[in-house]
Amino acid sequence: MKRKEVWSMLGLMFWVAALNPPLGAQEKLQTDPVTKISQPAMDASVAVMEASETRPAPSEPSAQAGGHVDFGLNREPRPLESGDLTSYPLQSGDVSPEPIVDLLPEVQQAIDDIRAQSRGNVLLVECNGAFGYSTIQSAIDAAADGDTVVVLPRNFVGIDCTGDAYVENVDFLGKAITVQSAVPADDDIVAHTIIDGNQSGSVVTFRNAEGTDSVLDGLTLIHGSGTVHPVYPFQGRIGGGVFIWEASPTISRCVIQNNVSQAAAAIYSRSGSPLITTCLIRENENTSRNVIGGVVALSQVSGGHPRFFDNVISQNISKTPTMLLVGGYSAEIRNCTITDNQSQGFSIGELGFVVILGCGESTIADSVVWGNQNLYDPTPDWTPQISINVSTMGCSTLMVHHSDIEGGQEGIYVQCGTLSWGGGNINADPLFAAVGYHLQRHSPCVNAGDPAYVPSPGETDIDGEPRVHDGRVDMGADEWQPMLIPPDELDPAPMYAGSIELPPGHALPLP
Ligand SMILES: [Ca+2]
Ligand SMILES: [Ca+2]
Repeated sequence: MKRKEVWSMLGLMFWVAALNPPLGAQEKLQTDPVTKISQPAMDASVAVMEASETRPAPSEPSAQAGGHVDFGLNREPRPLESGDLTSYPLQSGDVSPEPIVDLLPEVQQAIDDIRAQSRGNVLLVECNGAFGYSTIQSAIDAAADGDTVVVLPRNFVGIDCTGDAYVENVDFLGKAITVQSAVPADDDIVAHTIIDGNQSGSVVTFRNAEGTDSVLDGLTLIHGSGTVHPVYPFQGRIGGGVFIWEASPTISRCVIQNNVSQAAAAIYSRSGSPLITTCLIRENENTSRNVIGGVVALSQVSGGHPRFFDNVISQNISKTPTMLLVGGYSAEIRNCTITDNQSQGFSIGELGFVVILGCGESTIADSVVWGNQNLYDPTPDWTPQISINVSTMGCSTLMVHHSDIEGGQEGIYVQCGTLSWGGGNINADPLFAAVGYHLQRHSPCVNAGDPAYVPSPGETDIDGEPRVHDGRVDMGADEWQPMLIPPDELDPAPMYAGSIELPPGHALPLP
């Protein structure tokens, strides 16, 4: 008997055991797929992967004299030219009567634009409270529906803060507000607008029936430790970066990184319909071998239909194989790249790196699930890239189309339910670029997504570039674009110069 068959049986046994423990986990599995199961205790050496993303690591900015931090290119301080700070009067009596920071003109322009577009008030958060609020939560507390809370970067040129992050745990309190960085489309500003959960709970919480107009946009969330499961505290802490409980917020352009909790280290969502898009979810770690749903868990116990679009899940470490769990009912996963994650645990019940569990009808489209590894045993058949597993809620149907799945259809483990293997799927090395899981021009994922896909107005890929280039969407979070170098950035003294001899009868076109 092949090992996979043996483990299928053992996995089934463990599932049965999991469904009938003294704690009544059968009910719990039925009501919440992030559920304690029995697994043999294992010890595996921890291997820390090196970051190779294009976005700068927020925890290691380069210090400069004077306490400022500079980064990127073209960030030299420039004198204010228009719209000076008088439009942002000091509101607190206990701070300096003179503005103690100068905003970069582009940040200031961004704030002006936000003010022009916001349907409510704009509340500014700056570390010194110079513009009204020194903490994000104090601004949320003061905000009303329709308001926008703009969190200014820390240690940006012209903004001088102590510490690199807003150290707090933020709760939206049911408000229909936007909490955003000054320029969510600017990776540098996102990387320097950090909320640090200080290992004291989830970094951001939505648990008061927030809807899609509760928006978190363009922030970096680190050092969350999660929220104790409200119903089943024995499961420990879940949702290190983001905790969503029966709510449907919008989370976009965020970096969710370096969060550690027992399960769902990056994001936990229960019974809502959140929209999670263009987020980079990396280097989070779950610590429990006994709870399914290691990094992202979308658990629709009583309904809901999460949309998980244009996200990268990479370089996370999980004590269970599951990097992305869809539990309960259904979810839509599109244009996601789930790669280079590392499991350090048994694949009990043939849990894959992506697990579909419950009774819904979910979709994976235009995505890449490739190159995730189980360090405990890297044999490819040990941990499938995707699995559809049994639960007492029933069995799921999963549609997969126009996606690059390592191992192809044969690599998906179906314990119960139905795999609908649609058109356009491939099983080919996505040929990522050296950094950032971007596609190279010759990647088989370029122009291989659903040809019928029509992007939403303004929809972008993970880079903020148009979601569809060259007439057809790509697979994964990145849309390949030609690298265009503005003329003023061309090197006037190229490193390589020389001459070539043309064959007879040939000529180069004149410029
Ligand atoms: Ca394309
Ligand atoms: Ca791109």
